[in-house]
Amino acid sequence: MYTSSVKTIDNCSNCQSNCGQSFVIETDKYGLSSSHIKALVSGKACVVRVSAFANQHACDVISNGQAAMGFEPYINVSEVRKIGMAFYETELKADLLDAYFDLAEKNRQEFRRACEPYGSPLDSLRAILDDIWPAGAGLQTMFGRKMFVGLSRMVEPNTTFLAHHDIFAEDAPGIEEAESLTAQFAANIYFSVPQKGGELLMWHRNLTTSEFDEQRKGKYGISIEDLPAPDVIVKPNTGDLLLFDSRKIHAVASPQDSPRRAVSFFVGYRGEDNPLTYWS
Ligand SMILES: O=C(O)CCC(=O)C(=O)O
Ligand SMILES: [Fe+2]
Repeated sequence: MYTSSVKTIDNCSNCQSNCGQSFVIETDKYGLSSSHIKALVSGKACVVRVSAFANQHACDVISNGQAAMGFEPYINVSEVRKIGMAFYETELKADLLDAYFDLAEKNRQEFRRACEPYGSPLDSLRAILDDIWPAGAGLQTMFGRKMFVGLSRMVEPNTTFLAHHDIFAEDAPGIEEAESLTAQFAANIYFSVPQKGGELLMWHRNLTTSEFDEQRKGKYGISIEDLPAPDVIVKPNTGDLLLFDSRKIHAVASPQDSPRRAVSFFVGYRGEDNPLTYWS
């Protein structure tokens, strides 16, 4: 378990910027702006924390709604629990791609239903990204079809998310929609968080795909103990939104006392003049 809530690194030789600024930028729902996205792109921020993005009552309802819908293991990672289907699960297999696109709309609706009687904070975030980004933001398409967005995920006590990176082009090699990204962020809104544990851990040093594949030893990620101490540790509070560079190595420390439930998606960036896109 990691105890500090936010660690600030002033001089890190491995990261892209050596600007002496905090690598965790804090804001709120009304303060989130294009400058935060740009700070993630430039490496001035590793994590943007939007405090209390969803209110406590909504989080209780949504967390219970998620539990009632029922979490299932990933098709290709049995130890991680989710609701909906991640594009990562398709491994570009024809039958799984069909299932992914066929289920996308129903899965988007199901998360919305789990939020009733509250509006979905994921929908708020989608609208805010569209508002704040000069070229707007929209749902990612592939093969002319709309992708799923809004994967619910649970980390149970004494389990982790191993250290990994999320790079769209690794899941969709040769596909223009994925290869055209120049940056990728993860967005997570947390509906229940443990009192102890459950921190997001990040490392500045990027691993190449071959270094990563060597170190993960056939698993989907690298054991946290096999890496040096993380460079950035952020403990989300209930209702927080965290945005971070998903192409950097990251992991989730084990919750100690209760499950940690969130909804997650990716944001794709293709330069300042192009729209942001999102998918799960
Ligand atoms: O749950 C988290 O804090 C991060 C999960 C993750 O690996 C991701 O969103 O890419
Ligand atoms: Fe990730």
